[in-house]
Amino acid sequence: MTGFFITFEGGEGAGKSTQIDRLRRRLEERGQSVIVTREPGGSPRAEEIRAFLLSGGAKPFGAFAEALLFYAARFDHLEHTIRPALMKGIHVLCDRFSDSTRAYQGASGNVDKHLIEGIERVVVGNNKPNLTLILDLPVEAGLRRADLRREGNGERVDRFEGEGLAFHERLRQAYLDIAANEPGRCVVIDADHDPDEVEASIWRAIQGRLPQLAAASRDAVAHGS
Ligand code: Z5A
Repeated sequence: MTGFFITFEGGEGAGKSTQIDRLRRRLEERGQSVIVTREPGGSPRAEEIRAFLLSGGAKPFGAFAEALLFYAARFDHLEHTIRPALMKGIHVLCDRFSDSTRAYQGASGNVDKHLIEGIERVVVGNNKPNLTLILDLPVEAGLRRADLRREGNGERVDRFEGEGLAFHERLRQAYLDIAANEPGRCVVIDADHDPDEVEASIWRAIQGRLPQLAAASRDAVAHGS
C-alpha cells in the first residue's frame, strides 16, 4: 500500500497548521509513519519559489504568472517530497495544495478556471489528494486569528493576507464550491470552534473514510503512481 495523501485547505487563520500537527500526533501514536509538508514549498527548490511569491515579488507579473509559479513549485514538491514518501507507505499531510491555486488565483484572482484545470492535469495527474479537509469559518474570525498570531510572532502581512475582505469572501465561497463539486474527495470541517472540537471533527472524518483511503492507496500501487 502507498501512504495516504491528505491535504488541508482553507482561508486565512483557519487553523490548518494547528490541526495538521494534532493529526500527525494521533497517527504517529497509532504507529503510522507521517510527514508534514506545505505549499508553496515543501522541497528546497519549491521553498525558494515560496519566498519569492510570498514577498510579493511575482505580483507585478499578474495572477496567471503567479499560478504558474505555484505550479512550478508544486511540480518539484511532488517529485522530491510527496511521491517518494507515498511510495514508501508514509502518509503525507500537506498544508495547502492545488485547491489553493483554484481558490486564490482562480476564483479570487480571476485566472480562467479551465487554464488552471489544464495545468493541474499536467502537473498533478494521478497524484490528487485522497482526502482534502477544508477548514471553514467566517472570514472575520479567520483574519482575527491571523492578526493575533502575527502580533504574537512579530510577523508581517504577506502578499495574500494583505488582500481586502471581498477577496477573502470569494475565497471562502470558492472552497465551498470545490467541496460541493468533489464530495468524494473533500470534507468541509466547521473550524469556528475550539481546537479540541475541530480536532475531533477531523478525526471523525478520517475514520469515516478509512476504507476509501485504503482502497485509493491500493489503486495507486496498481497504477504505479
Ligand atoms: N497560496 C496561493 O495563493 N496559491 C497556492 O496555490 C498556494 C498558496 C499553495 C501561504 O501562506 C499563502 O500562499 C496563502 C495562500 C497562498 N495565503 N496567505 N496568506 P502561509 O503558508 O504562510 O499561511 P497560510 O497557509 O495562509 O496559513 P494561515 O491561514 O495563516 O494559518 P493556518 O495554518 O490556517 O492557521 P494556524 O497557524 O494553525 O492558526 C492561526 C492562529 O489561530 C494561531 O495563532 C493559532 O494558535 C490560532 N488558532 C488555531 N486554531 C484555533 C481555534 N480553533 N480557535 C482559536 N484560535 C485558533
